[in-house]
Amino acid sequence: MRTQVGIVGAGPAGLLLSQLLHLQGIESVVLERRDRRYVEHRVRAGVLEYGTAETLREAGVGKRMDSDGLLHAGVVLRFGLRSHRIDFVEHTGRSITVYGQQEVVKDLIAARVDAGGDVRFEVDDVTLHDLDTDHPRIEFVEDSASDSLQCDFVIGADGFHGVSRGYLPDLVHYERAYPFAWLGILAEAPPSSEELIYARHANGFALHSMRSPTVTRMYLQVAPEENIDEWPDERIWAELHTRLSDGSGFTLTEGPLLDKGITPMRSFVATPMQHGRLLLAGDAAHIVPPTGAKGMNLAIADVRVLSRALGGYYADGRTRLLERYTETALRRVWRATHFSWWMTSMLHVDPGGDAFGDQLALAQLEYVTTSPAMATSLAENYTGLPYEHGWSYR
Ligand code: RFL
Ligand code: PHB
Repeated sequence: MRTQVGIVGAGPAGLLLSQLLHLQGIESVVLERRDRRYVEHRVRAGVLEYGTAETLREAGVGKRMDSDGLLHAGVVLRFGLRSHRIDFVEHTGRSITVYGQQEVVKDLIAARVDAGGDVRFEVDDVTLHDLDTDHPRIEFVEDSASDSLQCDFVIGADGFHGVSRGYLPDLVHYERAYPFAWLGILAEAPPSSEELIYARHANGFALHSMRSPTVTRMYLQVAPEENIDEWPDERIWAELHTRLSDGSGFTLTEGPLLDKGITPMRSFVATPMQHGRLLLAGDAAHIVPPTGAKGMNLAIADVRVLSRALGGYYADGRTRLLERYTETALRRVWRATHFSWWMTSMLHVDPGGDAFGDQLALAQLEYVTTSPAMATSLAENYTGLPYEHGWSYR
């Protein structure tokens, strides 16, 4: 079997790359370990940066996002029983779209399948070979039979726990573990606020988000080693009521839980993101804590760069953008890593911390919610910084 670009992983990164390559007439095969149903129902991120939504439209998969996604012009920061709104449109002229990651994945799979694209699910034992040559190879097992895919390039878009990163020699990684995790729920209940609420409370962080006019997504800061069995639904609701209260009658609407899980929080950046004919994209190379809503957006930004670089190579043999891939991608990754760390430290309560740390976080929240300069900084990072080949700040 032969293709031009072999892609490991059918998450947002792998699928979008396959779609963007297809639009340039470049062939690819996507190899995914899980089954289609699992991939399409994994509840994860929900916030699309302005540029992410634009990119999905350009990729021809924006239709359902534009009809079902929720356009938000700001967010609310809540602390000390008070709410403060950061208006994204006022500060940056841009908004965000609230649309679940699994919906993006469904739209991308449908687009690839409709165009006759080759996306294979339930593929096991992926191994990579001859990455230092111009004819790398992916070996894998499908329906209990071994197979091999010859390609020009291999893209490791197989997430944080994938195998691709392990093939990069001399990898350097930067890492930070946080002393907390997020307990996330999806509830069949209409959102209790029109916009997202990021709340810092003495008991810890809470986030009110949503997926549709009838489904709410919420998160609570918990200990990293927390056992989900110790969080029956009543305890989750009680804690959400407490942490999201605003002292002036905010009411949280409850409903049956559709999903419940704990996500660890870490920052991780691996460099370089490429070696020979292997290039990494998305979570395979970097992870951010979810407080800045950057994970999926970064995966999509990587793929924009890759699609342009591979497009140049296939158009006329240009390799400059490919050679500069790590440098280009990491500039955005480090900015988002800083923003995510900053949002995380400002909004969470460090269980091993002291009153000094708490006061610093509160002083920062006070500053962000009173200074137009700081509000603009939050807004431009949250809605998404300009791409290398995109709009400028002003
Ligand atoms: P993905 O989405 O993890 O996709 C990687 C795909 O590769 C497959 N795979 C393999 N396939 C073949 N062979 C192998 N050996 C393979 N190993 C793995 C996997 O099954 C999967 O389908 O990575 P991608 O495309 O880079 O996209 C990144 C985003 O998914 C990620 O950044 C965000 O979802 C992060 N994230 C969140 N981000 C937010 O902004 N807000 C959130 O609320 C949020 N919640 C989350 C999250 C990530 C989570 N993970 C990874 C544990 C919640 C969770 C549980
Ligand atoms: C979500 O809706 O899942 C969500 C929103 C904002 C975040 C993280 C997750 O920062």
